Amino acid sequence: MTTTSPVTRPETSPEQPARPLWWGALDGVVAGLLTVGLATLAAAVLTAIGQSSGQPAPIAAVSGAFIDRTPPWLKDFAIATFGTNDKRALLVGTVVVLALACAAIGILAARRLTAGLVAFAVVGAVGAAAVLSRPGAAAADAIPTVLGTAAGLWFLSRTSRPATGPAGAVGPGRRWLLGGAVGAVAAYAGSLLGGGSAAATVSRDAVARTPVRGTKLVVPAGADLKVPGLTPYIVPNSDFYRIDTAIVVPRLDANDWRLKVTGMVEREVEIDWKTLQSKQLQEALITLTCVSNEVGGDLIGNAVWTGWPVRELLAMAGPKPGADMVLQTSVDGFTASTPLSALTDDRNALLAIRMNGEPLPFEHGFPVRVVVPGLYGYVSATKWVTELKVTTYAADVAYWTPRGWSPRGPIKTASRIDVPKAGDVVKAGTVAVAGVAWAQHTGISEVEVQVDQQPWAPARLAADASIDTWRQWVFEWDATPGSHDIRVRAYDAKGQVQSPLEAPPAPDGATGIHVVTVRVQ
Ligand SMILES: Nc1nc2c(c(=O)[nH]1)N[C@H]1C(S)=C(S)[C@@H](COP(=O)(O)O)O[C@H]1N2
Ligand SMILES: [Mo]
Repeated sequence: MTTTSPVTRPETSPEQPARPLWWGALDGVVAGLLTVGLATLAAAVLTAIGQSSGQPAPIAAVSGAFIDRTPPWLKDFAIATFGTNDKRALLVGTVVVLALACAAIGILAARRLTAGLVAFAVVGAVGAAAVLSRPGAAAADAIPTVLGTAAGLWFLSRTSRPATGPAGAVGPGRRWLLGGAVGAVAAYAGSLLGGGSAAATVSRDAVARTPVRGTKLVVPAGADLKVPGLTPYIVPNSDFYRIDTAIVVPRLDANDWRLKVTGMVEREVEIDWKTLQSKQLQEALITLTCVSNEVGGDLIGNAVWTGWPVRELLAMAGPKPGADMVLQTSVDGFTASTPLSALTDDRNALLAIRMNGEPLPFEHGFPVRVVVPGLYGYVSATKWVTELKVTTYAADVAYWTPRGWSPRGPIKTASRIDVPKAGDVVKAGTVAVAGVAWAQHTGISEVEVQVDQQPWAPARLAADASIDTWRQWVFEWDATPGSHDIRVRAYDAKGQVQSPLEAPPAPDGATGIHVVTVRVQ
């Protein structure tokens, strides 16, 4: 029987040679790398599958939280010293401070493991708190940081085991290599998947704090009837429908954004974020609609958009005679064919930078998208827009045109019943039937409701806030027991009734009457 079995060797063996200080430091740094790497990857995955409000991994969150709490003199110093790179400098600074803290914790852990683990957990908790402090953060956004911290704690707890071999102590090289590699690969994959989301998030937070120049819009009080079950007149960003071809949402840094005007113009023009900021911006109420919206569907939403009129940018470039289309391109290659006239006439076609007062959410086009009253989104509302090519319908085709959709897409007059819903059971007596109607850039003049085969009867319209938005309506229905079909139809401001003919969305928008069948008790 041998007495040198490694199994029976106590961990705190006095004859175990003291490990150099830097071993502990490196253990701490690798544990930190593992934590940040896995948190970055987890945050990117959660964001990609739509399970997060798009909050960043802890590094960007800590940087962002730091900016919010930075005294003005330090902010001024940073901008003066690093210029427009101040955000990158901040991210680098955060990483350096974190690495130093992890090194210190690693040294502590080598001597007193429990104290080291507690200190590491505290740093993780600070990271999670920073994530949760970001505007719009939800509880789930802390999950990546908690997971990453757990992995770092596990790694750090392993390092206290004696690394011994037949010849005594051996270096923990393999441990560092493995832990470091996993952390680095995860961080790299996470940043690829997140599309540079850290810098983008810091950039979007900065935009949120920048005051907007220009006039404020006041939404008329009577525009929202506030009938229970009726879609709010202004749809909150988090409820707004989203349609695009992007598999991974592009996350741009506003400072890197450029928009070129090319093609049939007197002079090509390029503007950047700073130039756009210097313009007099406008606020406009515009209801966005998807051409794929079925009768009664919900691919439609209304918001306050803040932006610079596209016509002013196009005027700088000077479109040449003969041009009739603008081919808009986004950073991910999507294109939309918009009639030149819709971008140059007096309607509020905007290069929008805000949605309901907030910087555009990443899914809705941060930093800049186009919004054009009266046209379906696929021919007009380019998110992450990077180029406007002045051209002709004869010369260029947009993304959806060869896929069976019309090159032009004016929005068709339509109406929808929101409440009661199909299949609802309601009590006999007065029932509020309510919904929305839209004929963007023409306006709604009248809405009528029909119950079963009774004559069409006028609904009461909410205040007309803008001809570019939908309009709410309500109809006081005297409901009698039995099963009933409720129908709605709208008239535009020119007195034209919506088409009752059933047509599918392709190629240029659905038509037909929305019918809801309910049971009355
Ligand atoms: N870059 C880009 N912009 C895009 C699209 C797209 O696929 N890519 N889809 C368009 C379509 S079809 C619609 S209906 C609107 C939807 O805008 P939303 O997602 O902000 O509601 O965006 C438009 N802008
Ligand atoms: Mo769309």
